[in-house]
Amino acid sequence: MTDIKATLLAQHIETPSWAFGNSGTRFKVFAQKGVPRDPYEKLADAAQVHAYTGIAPTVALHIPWDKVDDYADLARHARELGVGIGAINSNVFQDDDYMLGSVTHPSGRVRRKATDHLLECVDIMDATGSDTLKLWFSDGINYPGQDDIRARQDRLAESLAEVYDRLGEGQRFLLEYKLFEPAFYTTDVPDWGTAYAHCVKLGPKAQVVVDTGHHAPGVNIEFIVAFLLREGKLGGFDFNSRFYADDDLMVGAADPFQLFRIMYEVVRGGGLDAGTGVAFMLDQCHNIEPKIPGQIRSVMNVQEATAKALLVDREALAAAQAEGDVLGANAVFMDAYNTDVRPLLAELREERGLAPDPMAAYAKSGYFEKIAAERVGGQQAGWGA
Ligand code: RM4
Ligand code: MN
Repeated sequence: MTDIKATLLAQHIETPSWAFGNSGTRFKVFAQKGVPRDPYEKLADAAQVHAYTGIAPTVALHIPWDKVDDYADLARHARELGVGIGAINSNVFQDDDYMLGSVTHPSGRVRRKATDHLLECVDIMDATGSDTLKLWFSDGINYPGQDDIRARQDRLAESLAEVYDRLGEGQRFLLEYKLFEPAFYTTDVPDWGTAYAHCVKLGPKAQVVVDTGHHAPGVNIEFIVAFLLREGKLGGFDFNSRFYADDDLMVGAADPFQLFRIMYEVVRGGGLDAGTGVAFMLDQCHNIEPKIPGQIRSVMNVQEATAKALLVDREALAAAQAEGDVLGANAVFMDAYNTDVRPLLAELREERGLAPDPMAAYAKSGYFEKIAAERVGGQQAGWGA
């Protein structure tokens, strides 16, 4: 049990700055009270998530949503709040120039602009001390014949190589895939295989990020996780959950069993070992629920799934597997999943001086009432859609 507790304490889950701003669907972005008006206030909210869970010490930024004049100052502000800057997420999807793509656009001028933005993101990594660049491209085509699928792969490879060469010591990029949306016929990085092939060609500083919402229904995500970890190419996760497509709901909400299966493969593949560098990031939007509690709940959901995955009796499982005991092996697996780990996690928090129930402790803290009263006037942060 002490081993399990130590592993759970060492796990870090990264919150996304954009989860704290207003968000919505393409139909409506709802404004909520107390929402941050700038990246500094977003970091303050993220620090609350860390204060109550104890395991969310870094915050991912999205550029240009989190554009500031002085990134070193923003990083200093984060440190003062007890958090650090996590992955820098590039954004080459919200400019009129990108209607037909960014790094795969047929026009060299647009490709240059997009690649320059990615290079600027590496500058921001330098200034903030972030070691991870996350690349997601909305690039793709809507109609058969619209553009040359293969040429777009060449353009993508060219841009990625330029960014890769710019990475400094200890820096890496994570390439994200998504099967559809906003492009509907084909995207240019639709699946893990495409991302993996580009990353393998580039080298060790390029890894794949698995966004749990970016697969077709029924895809066995834990298999992808097992495979990528085995190859040393699993850079991290964008956790969220989905019922239909890229719903961006709270991780573990739709299918906690899937999250457990994913976390089991992470544990099995050594993804929680110190130094493997698997980043556990949330990529979510809280459209109708309050944002800080939404993030606290999400962090707890990942932690619960991790605890259950760590409880799998690996020896008993291996023995049952070796004997071909199908039902026995499955029972070992299910026993761990069906264990109520909440008392263990409450104990763990108390041991490190935290309240046993982070949701209740945050609700009682008065922080929400304070930001709702203070953050009036000014423009609330949103995702710019
Ligand atoms: C994309 C993708 C990226 C995220 C943006 C907001 O669908 O998941 O990771 O940064 O959304
Ligand atoms: Mn994502």
